[in-house]
Amino acid sequence: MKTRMKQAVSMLLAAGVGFAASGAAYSAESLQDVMKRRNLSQQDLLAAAKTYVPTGKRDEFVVFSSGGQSGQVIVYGIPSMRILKYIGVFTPEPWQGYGFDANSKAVLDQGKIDGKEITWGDTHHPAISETDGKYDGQFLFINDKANPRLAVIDLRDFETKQIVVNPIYKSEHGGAFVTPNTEYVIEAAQYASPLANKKFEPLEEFNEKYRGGVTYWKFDRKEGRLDPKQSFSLELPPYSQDLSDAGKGPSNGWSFTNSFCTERYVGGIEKGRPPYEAGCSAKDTDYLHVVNWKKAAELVAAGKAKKINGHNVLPMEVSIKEGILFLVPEPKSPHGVDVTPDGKFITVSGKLDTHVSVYSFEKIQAAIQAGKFESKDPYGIPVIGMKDALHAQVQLGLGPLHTQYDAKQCVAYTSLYVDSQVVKWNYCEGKVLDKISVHYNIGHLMAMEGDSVDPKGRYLVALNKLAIDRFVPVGPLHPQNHQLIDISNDKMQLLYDMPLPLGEPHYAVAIEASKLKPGVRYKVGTDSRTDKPHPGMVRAGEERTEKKGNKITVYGTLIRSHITPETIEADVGDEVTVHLTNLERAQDETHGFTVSTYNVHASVEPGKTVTVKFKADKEGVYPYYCTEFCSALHLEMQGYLLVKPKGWKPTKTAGAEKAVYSEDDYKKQLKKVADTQAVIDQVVGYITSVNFKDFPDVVAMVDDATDQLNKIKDAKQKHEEAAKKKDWNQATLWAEQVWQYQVKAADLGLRAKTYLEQNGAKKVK
Ligand code: CUK
Ligand code: CUA
Repeated sequence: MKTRMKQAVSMLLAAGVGFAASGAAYSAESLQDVMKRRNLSQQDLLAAAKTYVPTGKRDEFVVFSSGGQSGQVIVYGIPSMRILKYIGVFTPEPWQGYGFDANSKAVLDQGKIDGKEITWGDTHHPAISETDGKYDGQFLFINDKANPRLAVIDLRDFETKQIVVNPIYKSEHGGAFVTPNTEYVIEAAQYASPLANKKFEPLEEFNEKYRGGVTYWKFDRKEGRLDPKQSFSLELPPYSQDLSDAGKGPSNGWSFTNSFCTERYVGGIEKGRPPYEAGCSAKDTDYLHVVNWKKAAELVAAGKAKKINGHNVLPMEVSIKEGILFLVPEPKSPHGVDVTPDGKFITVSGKLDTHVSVYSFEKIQAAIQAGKFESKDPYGIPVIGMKDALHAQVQLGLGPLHTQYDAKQCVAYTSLYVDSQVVKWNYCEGKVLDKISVHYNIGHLMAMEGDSVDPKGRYLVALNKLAIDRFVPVGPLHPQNHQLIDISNDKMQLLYDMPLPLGEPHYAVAIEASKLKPGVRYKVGTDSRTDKPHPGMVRAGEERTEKKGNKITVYGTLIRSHITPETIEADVGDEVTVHLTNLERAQDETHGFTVSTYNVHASVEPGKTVTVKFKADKEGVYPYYCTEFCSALHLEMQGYLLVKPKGWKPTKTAGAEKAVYSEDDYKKQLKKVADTQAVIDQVVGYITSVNFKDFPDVVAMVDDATDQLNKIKDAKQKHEEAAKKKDWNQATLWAEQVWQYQVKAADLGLRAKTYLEQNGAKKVK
């Protein structure tokens, strides 16, 4: 019995079914030795101890960073700064099949503009959905500045579900920013243009015909989608609207959008006019737009909006008359606008000013109530005097850009682009507390949940624009550099440089990891892009291929290590649709699917159903296979697409191979099967002797293993019948198939056993 068991175990090992091996002993090196050898200081060791996340342990915070020009989102952990995922958003992402399977293509297609496919995006500002002003970890939104679009990512599966195109802008920047209960996602235009689609207006009529705006996208949380019908915009003057932020607490219901180039300057060095940069920074001040969005929504509901390109737009006259739009001067060429966690103040940074300006919401409201305005802008919008709205101005340094908040009362951090520094300061008292140098030229900065009502403090990330000499050189295009800073003490401490090799991330948001509750599998047959049952799903045994005219539809399944069907036959010119359901329940058992040269790929996670579509327009033989190393026999997870030329007829009957296996071979197979069954019995014995039902991951593995074992009956019957007929070929191969099912079951069983042992399973009875 013992040796039989050993043999079976070694056979399983040969089939790639692994056991954990224990590590070998190595000679010890002391901490001092390592410090000397690697030339590390005490400070380095402290930083390492603060950021190192030991193997098997997890990060405390999860960051969603814009992927800049990649059009993606980058997900990484804090404090380790380890990258966890890239999420395909506005651009195809091959690994996830995003843009290579029909279901995700449908999402990307929502981002077409005027019918044109746009396969790049410039993502800037991610925002996590909020409940009562706190991050709730349910959804993520991000904008595309280049092509005015906004995307919705569901954090249950980290997949992009929806892309909306702004119906009236040609670019946008001040998004995505959410209102405290994610009623709306705010998106502001950047470069003014005529609002009506495809309307040409000469630049000479810039002041009259060009417009800016701010859009409020209604979010339907139940559906997890933006609702264009319930969304609306405010028409605004052609001031280049920049960033936005939503009010909270006392300022809930209001939003703030700043602007630059309120000079409304049109450059044109070719025509002898000074350039934009000169004309757009001539005045000392620009305007903060103050909007009562709650009242705006009521006005839209009351029919006060007009339709432009089918979209609700509140004309400026209406906003002025109804008292929902005001301007406040802000110092020269401002950039960030950031509402404090208590919602009482609004911090604005002027790129060309050394100060940040802290506006008081209370004072702004008092001026509005009293009708105390210093002037009107050329469009008739009331302007509140700067000194009537200011709480404080604090001199911080050169090129202040963005501000984030600490868990500590009144403490804020502002990035200084020109000085390449982060300043820690007190916005209540208006004084500087500390400064730290970063490398180099910081844009945004981000504290943990640092733009919510409940910042967590602890860490800050500097999103630097230049890396210059920080990393091993990789050519003229350098990686980006995210620097992790410890903000838990009075003095800030630089902990870590993280090269980011994917686009220029502008902004990032970080959430406590414990607030995220993503699933590990889909309900069987789910279309992950619509969250609805996929019409092409089938269960095991229901697989089929239908042909109607020149349309072939395959209803297939994937399970270790088998693609059903194994052959797809088409006539040249046929339209082929392949629906694939991953029948696995164990987590991380993803299969991929591709067909040689047809430019399709699907990532099929457990439970998911995905469709790939293509036209079989080239006669020939095209292997298809699983693209994820999913099991010992992953390489054998294959099949053929046969594209037959017009009028092709078979000349030889299939299945006429000559005998290659003997009765002896068959008997050897039977012995292997019996030995392996002994291992399975032993593993099953262990699993059922403990409280495995208390471990959902194990239950899923046991379910999958049972599925595999259930298939044995049929294969066994086949090999026994063949043996009766002395067809040793069929008998041996079907017996081998029994063993294949056993191997897959044993693989799962052993993984389940290891899991139970490592997670403290208890003996029952
Ligand atoms: S922006 Cu890039 S550094 Cu798009 Cu928020 Cu300021
Ligand atoms: Cu499935 Cu490899």
